[in-house]
Amino acid sequence: MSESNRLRIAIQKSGRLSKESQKLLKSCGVKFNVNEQRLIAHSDNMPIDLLRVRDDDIPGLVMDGVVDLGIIGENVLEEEQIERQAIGKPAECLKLRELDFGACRLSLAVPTEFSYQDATSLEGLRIATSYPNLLRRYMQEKGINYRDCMLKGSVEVAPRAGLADGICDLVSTGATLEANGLYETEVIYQSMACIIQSTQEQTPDKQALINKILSRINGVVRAKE
Ligand code: PRT
Ligand code: ZN
Repeated sequence: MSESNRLRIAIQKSGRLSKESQKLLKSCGVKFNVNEQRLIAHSDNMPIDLLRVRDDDIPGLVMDGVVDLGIIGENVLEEEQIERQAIGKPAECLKLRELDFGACRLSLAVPTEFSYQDATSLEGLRIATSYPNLLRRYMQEKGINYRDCMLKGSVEVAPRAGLADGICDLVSTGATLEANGLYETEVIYQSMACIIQSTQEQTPDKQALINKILSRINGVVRAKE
């Protein structure tokens, strides 16, 4: 694979960050058209290629230096970082700034009938989550032993299905918890979308382009505050 002179930016293909990520880049003056079938969208007016992938792949692509920049939820970034540190894979990247979308929290929640005092109420119980590393870090800090139930989706139905006693999942309005007979007991991580850069040394031209994009992002985000 040859090193590209074009700046590579990874964004979520489809999902909660996808439209906002595209909107942000467009408001920074990056012109492009997305073809839903295509992985890559080339900018017409700047030497930039957008790589449209699953959000879970974005931190690794940046940390491995496959792409130069990525737009990702801090929850996914931090989860991947802990995972990679544990297995000795490259886990470094530069967080250039938080963005003004993708707000959510990773929270513990239990069924309404559960009498919850504090996190120690979960001692020895089974907790369903898609974020095993963030959950483990929190529970270790609190000195609580619990049992894992790793689910990539449908986490909120795990207690009712008899798979787990509680869950650790992303919450924004709380409607999903309520609809599933659960209530939020602890916020373990607050998250926003952010833009990250690979730690690989950039050519002066590419670094100048990154600086230009970042300064425009600063302007766009500040104007909305
Ligand atoms: O296909 P791909 O892997 O790319 O997407 P995905 O399905 O893994 O992720 P996606 O698009 O659902 O979310 C992408 C990112 O958006 C997350 O990693 C968060 O950083 C951010 N985000 C912000 C959220 C939410 N808000 C959110 N509410 N991600 C998920 N949710 C889900 C949550 O898991 C639960 O099912 O929404 C439900 C709760 O919402 P409320 O409003 O009912 O509380
Ligand atoms: Zn995902």
